[in-house]
Amino acid sequence: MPVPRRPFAGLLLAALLALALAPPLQAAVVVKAVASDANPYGYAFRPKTLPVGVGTKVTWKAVAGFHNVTATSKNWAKSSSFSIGSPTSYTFKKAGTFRYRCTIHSSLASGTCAGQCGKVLVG
Ligand SMILES: [Cu+2]
Repeated sequence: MPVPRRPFAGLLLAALLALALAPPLQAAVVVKAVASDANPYGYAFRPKTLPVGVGTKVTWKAVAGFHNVTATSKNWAKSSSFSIGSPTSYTFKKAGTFRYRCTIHSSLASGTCAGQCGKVLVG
């Protein structure tokens, strides 16, 4: 078996190819729970609508108050509390519109969320 004269050239090429084919690294994506006078329940998610790519990990952080992320659309399942210093995260692996609310600071009537509601648009 012939020994290549420059064995590292092949390795370097393979490494570069792997880097080129790897999915791009995305910066941390954060939704904040903030105080909001516009919301009768006193809080809001910022941003309320968050567009991200497939595979993005979204983290919910509290700037004020104690909250939860509760899925309201049927294409995902999440029910997690979060507060200042104790965030919660979810990695969106499929495209779609993922709706959620904080059950403490919103209401859900006939499928319509009012108050601290949000959605993540993945795709
Ligand atoms: Cu809340």
